[in-house]
Amino acid sequence: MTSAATWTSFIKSIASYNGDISSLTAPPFILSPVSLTEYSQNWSEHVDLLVEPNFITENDASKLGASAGEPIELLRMLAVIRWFVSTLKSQYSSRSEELGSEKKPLNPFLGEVFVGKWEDASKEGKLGETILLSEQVSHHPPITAYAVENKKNNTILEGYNGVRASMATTALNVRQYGHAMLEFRNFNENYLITLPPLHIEGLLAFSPHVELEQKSYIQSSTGYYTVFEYSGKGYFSGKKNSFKARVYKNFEESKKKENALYTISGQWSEKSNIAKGASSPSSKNDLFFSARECEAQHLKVKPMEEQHPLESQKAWAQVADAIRKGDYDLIHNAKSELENAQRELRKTEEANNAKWNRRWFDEVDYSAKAATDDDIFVKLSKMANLSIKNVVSGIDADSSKNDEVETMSHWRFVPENFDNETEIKI
Ligand code: 1KG
Repeated sequence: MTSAATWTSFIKSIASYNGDISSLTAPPFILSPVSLTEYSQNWSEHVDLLVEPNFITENDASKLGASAGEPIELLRMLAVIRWFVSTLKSQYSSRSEELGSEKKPLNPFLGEVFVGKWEDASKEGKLGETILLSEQVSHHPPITAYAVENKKNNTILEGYNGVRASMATTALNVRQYGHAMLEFRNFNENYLITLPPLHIEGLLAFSPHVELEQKSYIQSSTGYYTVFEYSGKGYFSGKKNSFKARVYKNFEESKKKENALYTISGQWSEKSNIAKGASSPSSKNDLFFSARECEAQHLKVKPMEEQHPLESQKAWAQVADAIRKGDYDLIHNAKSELENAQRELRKTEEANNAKWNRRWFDEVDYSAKAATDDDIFVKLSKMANLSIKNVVSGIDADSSKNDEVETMSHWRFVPENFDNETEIKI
């Protein structure tokens, strides 16, 4: 069967599917040789922008497109927004750009890890090294936890991600669970970042690609609060990968759009502009970020022969090779071998009443903390009126969806576990 015919029959086969993407057997030509644990690197392919808030001073207003005299905390929120916008192309459109379409990532096994580092690419040597730790902390449902740490500037990003998907008429709707938290320890400032809903369009046209939709939020411990709205081709702006971000003094102020201090809008995969106040900037306003002009810095990963068996690229090497060769039988055999080995592991654990120990992350039950304010996640969620339950990322605390869920457990980085790590080298 031609690949177009195979694809069409595949799309028909998933028309009524709903739930765990990993249960789908997509045609080999849409499979990616890359595992989802590798996607955590997309949070930091612009290390300079991630670390920038450490170097911001009052005089930097103009380079952020802000007017002089703005509070330093507002400038730092703008710098965090610029970093967040810079992650979106890596996260959501890099594969379509490099490979011609979105691909289906390998479904990580429990305990799979992916690590690497970004070396200091600055001329002044002010960035220092940044490391990535990514670990598959759950297989059913698939959940990846990650930490990006820049010790020289006391800056750490940590978070986790799980997805649920369901087929709509012509698109695959994807909802993200989890969040990211960014901490600048030099000045004790934290940011809570929610994950946008997305859908995969172009399925019938046999060229699947991601489009972001609805909203996501950034809440700072300084009070500043940003609302992102996403849209694609055919929406109000008509261009693909469009977004509009409005920055407010705090959540309360965001109740009225005209209270916006700044508005940033454009395309997250191309250019965006910034203007003071609530009106949408045009390309005549100050340029805020240009994805094309800021080359992504790719993570440095050690050679396969130096990798531990649990490291993603080593563990999936045979399957990845088979996918690159398009050898359908080899893909099936290599995948089954890995998956059978995992099933045996689970059975042994069950027999010994043992359970797989997570390496660098812990699942924290927040039901005991919900009433307190000393936990930064609880504090920032309350400031932004966000649910702290295991609901879709960015759900309002007053939403009826909140009542459908009881659990509130979240994956948290345990630095001392990594400090005591003896087997996995960066
Ligand atoms: C299986 C789909 C893949 C997605 C949706 C998995 C999750 C990926 C996430 C949300 C993970 C967290 C990252 O920070 C951001 C991110 C980016 C891309 C998301 C993946 C896109 C992939 O599309 C896959 C489905 C579409 C098509 C390629 C194959 O069709 C099917 O296999 C039908 C399910």
